[in-house]
Amino acid sequence: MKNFESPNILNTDALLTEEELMIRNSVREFVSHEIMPHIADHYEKGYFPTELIPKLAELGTLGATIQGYGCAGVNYTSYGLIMQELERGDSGIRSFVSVQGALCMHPIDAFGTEEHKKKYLPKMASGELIGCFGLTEPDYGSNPGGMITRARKDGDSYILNGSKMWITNGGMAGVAIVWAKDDAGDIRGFIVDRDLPGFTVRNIEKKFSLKASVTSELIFEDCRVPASQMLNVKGLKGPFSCLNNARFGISWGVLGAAMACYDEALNYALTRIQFDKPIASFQLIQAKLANMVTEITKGQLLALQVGRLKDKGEAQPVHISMAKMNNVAKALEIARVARDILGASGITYEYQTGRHMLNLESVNTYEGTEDIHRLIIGHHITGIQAFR
Ligand code: TGC
Ligand code: FAD
Repeated sequence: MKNFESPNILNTDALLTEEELMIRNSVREFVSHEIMPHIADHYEKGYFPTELIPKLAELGTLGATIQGYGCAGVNYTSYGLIMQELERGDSGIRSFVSVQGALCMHPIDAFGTEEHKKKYLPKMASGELIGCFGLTEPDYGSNPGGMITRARKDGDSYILNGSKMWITNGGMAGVAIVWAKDDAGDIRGFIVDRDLPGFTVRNIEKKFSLKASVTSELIFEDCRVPASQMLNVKGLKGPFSCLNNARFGISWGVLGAAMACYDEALNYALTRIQFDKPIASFQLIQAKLANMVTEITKGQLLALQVGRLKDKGEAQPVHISMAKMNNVAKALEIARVARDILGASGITYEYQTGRHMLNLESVNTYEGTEDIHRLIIGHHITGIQAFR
């Protein structure tokens, strides 16, 4: 079977090293053989394919940028390419890997003790232990600083009370990174084992987006967590530094979904006959395809520049916001236009575009909505905070 080929009109592949291309191509092949044949069915049934977890681990995708502890230790650009390839399969698979690595393994690696790292990271890298990240609450989404979940000190423990909403991987996680305010009102992070009394999970069913992904509510009722499980970071910069990595991965990931939609629309347009001609021969269809491939190419360059800055330790939150905001919005636009080119066929599971389009609605909202990232950029360029 011929493998997927991504648009390379500007020879953007030449900007990647041999190792980066090799990593990209091996994940690409994995997606073609292991994800594509079944994903539409999984999506329709609302099933996350847990059977893929050991294979994703073997490929080195879990906590890929972490050095040691059984992790691959690749650079950020390679990490981005991994995300791009996985999201060509489905945003739900990329979400699983993002949350496991950027949102759960990263804070343990960055803010945990050596004991935490040895206890959790190898099992998370091998996929034996799944993590979730609880920041958002029912009444505090874009404004997580307002969170009401509390961690009250009691002897050698903290007592957690509150709930976290829309939590990816929640229902299958063995450990949760939970953010709560302590007695002083400071935001602190805790590594919370799933089997602690007072910690319950409720899955959110009946979604029309990210159906091949588990989304849950985490509920804490007098859940006693040993103080030794607290991470060594205080304030919103703790969760936000995890989001920096996850948002970066998303800015690459969505290019994969966009490439899949573009490829499908192009192939459909070349073979679909109307008015005695392939619809690809009409100027309006060509204009749509030309815009799609141009936006994908611009998105590649944007994500790559942020990747290179991250690899040099020079990436700022505003760079990541620009890439997340632009690339998700453009991928969503591309998916919607591809759906239009597919006509009625575009609403069926026989084609992947509709699935990507619905997934991208979530991706545009989570990890900071499109407008929140616009406001982060606005703050950077004007010096004026417009959130409040
Ligand atoms: P603000 O006053 O701006 O900042 C508070 C403190 O945080 C620091 N900070 C950062 N640190 C590191 N990285 C960043 N990107 C940072 N952004 C801010 C900042 O320096 C400050 O530090 P300090 O020491 O001075 O206290 O915070 P604010 O409360 O005004 O909020 C600003 C705003 C709106 C930008 C922020 O709240 C925001 O980004 N909201 C969006 C929330 C969000 O992204 N939630 C994501 C939840 S997780 C998720 O969606 C996972 S989906 C997973 C999947 O399935 O893939
Ligand atoms: P709101 O914050 O209520 O925003 C609603 C609308 O108001 C948006 O259009 C927003 O842009 C706009 N808005 C808000 N404030 C302003 C403002 N100041 N100025 C202008 N416009 C504004 N969270 C986690 O912690 N962990 C997870 O694993 C996780 N996974 C998720 C998985 C899925 C499938 C989804 C959909 C969400 C997930 N989330 C997770 C939650 C996600 O991060 C939030 O949904 C997101 O931050 C937005 O919050 P909200 O939904 O409460 O929307």
